Amino acid sequence: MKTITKRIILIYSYLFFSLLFYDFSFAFSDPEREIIVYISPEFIDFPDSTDNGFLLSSSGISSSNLYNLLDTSGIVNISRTFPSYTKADTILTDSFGREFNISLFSRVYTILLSSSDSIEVLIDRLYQLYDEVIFAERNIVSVTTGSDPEFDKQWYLRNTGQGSGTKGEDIKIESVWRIATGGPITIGLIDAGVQLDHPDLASRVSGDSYFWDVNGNPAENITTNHGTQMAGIIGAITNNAYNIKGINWISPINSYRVYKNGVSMSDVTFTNQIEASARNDGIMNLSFESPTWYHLVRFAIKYATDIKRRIVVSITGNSNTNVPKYPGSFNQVLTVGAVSNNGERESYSNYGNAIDLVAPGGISGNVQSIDRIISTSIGGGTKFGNGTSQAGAMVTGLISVLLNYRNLEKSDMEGLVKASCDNIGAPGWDEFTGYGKLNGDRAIQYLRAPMF
Ligand SMILES: [Ca+2]
Ligand SMILES: [Ca+2]
Repeated sequence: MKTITKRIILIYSYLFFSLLFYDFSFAFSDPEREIIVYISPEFIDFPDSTDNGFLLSSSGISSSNLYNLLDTSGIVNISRTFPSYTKADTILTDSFGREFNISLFSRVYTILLSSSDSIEVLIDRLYQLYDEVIFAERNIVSVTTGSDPEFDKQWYLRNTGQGSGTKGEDIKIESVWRIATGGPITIGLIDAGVQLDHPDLASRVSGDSYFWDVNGNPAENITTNHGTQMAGIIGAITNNAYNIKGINWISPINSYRVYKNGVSMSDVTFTNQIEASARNDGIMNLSFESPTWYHLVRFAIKYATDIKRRIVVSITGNSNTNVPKYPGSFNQVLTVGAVSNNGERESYSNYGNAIDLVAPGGISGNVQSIDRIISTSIGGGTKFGNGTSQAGAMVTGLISVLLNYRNLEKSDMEGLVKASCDNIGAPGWDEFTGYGKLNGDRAIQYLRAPMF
């Protein structure tokens, strides 16, 4: 009898604790499935309670647009994110008797979704309710803390001051990644070819390899690393526990080989390759410079920019001169100069009328050190490089993400990117830094504004 009673007690205890834990687990936070949102006070009369969550129907949301959006989005419940704050305690008095406003924590709500699948889409749509929603964001401060082991060397993506750099002097891509990481619009990489089976690129790049064909002969194994480096900056595979992160995580990169070791293929081949990319790709990266104006190359660029309306990114060049280089000095092209990890123009970066903006290119000199730009390298690993080429690839990478988020017309997107730069040097546009430093955070904010 005693044994049976014990067993019954045990069974009931088990059931009791199971239920307890079941209920309790419901109250636990699951940041993967949560959106943090600040709703304008006039659109919500949330129950004044510190309970852990309300169903949508009890949340006091008065805007039918907001209510219907949430109602069709798989909402489990809504809760106060900081339940110990009330509407009353927005002004506090410190120990010296001074009054100050505290942040309006009482206005912040957590929306728990049944799944994290469409969380970015919902955030995007919440932001479109400009009256109702002040902000909406994932309850994950950064989605970029993934595993790529050499990310901490990528100061151009997250500058923490590594390599004697200046904290924050990066392209502000992490703000972009919370909203957009790429999409189906492809990127044309007109360069020296890419190591297509590089483990950090293999699923991202197709087209021409870095092997150099000579008149139909079997490919020679000539190691021209430039294209592989550009590809990694634009779109190395991200969060794969290997090498580095790319700026664009999704969009296919098409490789078009036009030169090796500084020697071009023929004028005609060059032109054909640019034309092919213009037909296929939404944005094109041409990180090279020539001292010569070639008519055919200009034809091809004009076709890309004026007929196909592609964004074509090129560079000022690396010899501290204002002598025009091409294709960067064709005025249909977005032309990029270089800054250091302290956000200052690098001394090698060409200047003059053609420059539109600057981006990280690293310090001069062929040295493997962290103040240069790390990227994928032939052989399967990484190497540091530097120059306006790297800076150009960053602009291409960022704009490719922006284009996939909202496919603005070419001149509209170019204007937005220029306007969102951080001005440096002389006020406004100047011949050394153009409109200033690439700023992904501001660019995506500009892009999110509703349009007609
Ligand atoms: Ca990687
Ligand atoms: Ca300026």
